[in-house]
Amino acid sequence: MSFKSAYLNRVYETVSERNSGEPEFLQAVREVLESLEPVVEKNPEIEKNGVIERIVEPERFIQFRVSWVDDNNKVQVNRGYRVQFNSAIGPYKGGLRFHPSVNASVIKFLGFEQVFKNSLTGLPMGGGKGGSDFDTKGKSDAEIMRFCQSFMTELSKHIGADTDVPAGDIGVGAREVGYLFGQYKRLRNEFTGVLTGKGLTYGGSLIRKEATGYGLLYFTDEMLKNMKNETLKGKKVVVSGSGNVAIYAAEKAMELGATVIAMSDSTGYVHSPNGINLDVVKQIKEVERGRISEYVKRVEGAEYFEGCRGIWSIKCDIALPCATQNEINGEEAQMLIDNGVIAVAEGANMPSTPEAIEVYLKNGIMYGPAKAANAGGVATSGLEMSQNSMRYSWTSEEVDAKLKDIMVNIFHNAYNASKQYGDEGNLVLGANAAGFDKVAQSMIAQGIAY
Ligand code: NDP
Ligand code: 2IT
Repeated sequence: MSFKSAYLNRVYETVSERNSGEPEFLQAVREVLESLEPVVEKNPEIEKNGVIERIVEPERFIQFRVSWVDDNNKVQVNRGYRVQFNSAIGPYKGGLRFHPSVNASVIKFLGFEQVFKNSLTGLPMGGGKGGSDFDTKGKSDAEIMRFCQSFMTELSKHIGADTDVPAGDIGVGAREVGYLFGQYKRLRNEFTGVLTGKGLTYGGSLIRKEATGYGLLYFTDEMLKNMKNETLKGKKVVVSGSGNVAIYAAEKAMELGATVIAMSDSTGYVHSPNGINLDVVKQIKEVERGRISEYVKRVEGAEYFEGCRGIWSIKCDIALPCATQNEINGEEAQMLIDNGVIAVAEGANMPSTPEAIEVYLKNGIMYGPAKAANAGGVATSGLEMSQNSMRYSWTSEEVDAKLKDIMVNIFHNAYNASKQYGDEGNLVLGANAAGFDKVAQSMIAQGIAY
């Protein structure tokens, strides 16, 4: 399928040629360019200033060797990345992902989406992302520490509190951020807010750990209320994943009166029709770093199924994909629809394939795309940066109230943009267009270096 605009066709052709072999990055770019058709048509300044061809090309892409020594004294080599995608509205900001599936394509899709997501938060943050193909599973704490130190030894040359501020993502939580921060401080002799998601004893923000999950539910609640006069009360909710985002999404869904009936990890899923016991999930995943299959040995009335994708065959009212990219394809989306789902909201980044998104939109269900729905994590990272700069901390209530405000605003900004560009309720269009606007204006205002 090609674009209606000759300009977008031209840009996309170049992007495909330049980034051939990077399917996730091209998928993310295509989705945004499709949404921008009406925006580009209404604003000739965008083409005149070459905004689209600039916005799809990262300002900087850094790849580096990470060598470290394992517990058997064997030398190991991994690949490290940081993409500094766009700094038009603030310092580069975005997480680090440690997972064997990480490659240039994955880092670039995440960095590209981060540009628009960060803009949607209303806070002054540009877009970046990084990570490594390092597998945290089965590693000792000492190995994790040595890896993080080696990774930061190179990364420290490229980041800084006013330059680029990383945080967590898959495989990177408080433990990893602690080791990374410690190494940065050692190398620079500087205590600054160079990372977010820090521990609460050394500059972390209250509610950052919970923020992506809580924010997802604040967004979902606002979407249900405004689009279909619905609430979460009494709804059956399926949450994929059982990591940081999934756990706090489930927690807030329950607080708002829903029943979470299933959760998963990369090997399988647990179905518990009467409701998941989240304390048990936290114990298994956060404390023991174990497998979700353990759950059924500890809680009665739950069933475990091998394979994570089967979770979408469970009948539910609301689906919250919170694991990874492309975890719902067109057929799985159709299964959700056939089972009567009324809303899908994305805690993970790009969890729905383009075919799945088409199924949601065609069937008129409420759909909260990742850039809007999961922006609460990075928004609260922004609040952590503000607190670090002030050398002050807000209470949980204060941070939570700001997070809620931000998520409610994101919903309305995306909704209003969907209306403005002629497809009311299409939040993919709305989120992409609203996120793009501020970045494009800033890029135009700052000119081009001749
Ligand atoms: P975690 O590492 O805490 O948890 C990831 C969860 O997803 C685990 O349950 C993991 O299973 C599962 N998972 C990871 N990779 C795969 C895979 N390839 N197939 C199936 N399941 C998989 O990460 P987060 O919770 O932080 O991140 C989850 C998603 O949310 C990601 O898409 C991330 O980009 C996104 N996100 C995260 C934010 C944050 O603040 N942390 C903010 C916004 C978005 P297992 O334990 O078996 O590996
Ligand atoms: O995808 C994301 O928005 C994150 N992983 C959080 C990034 C951040 O800087 O807090």
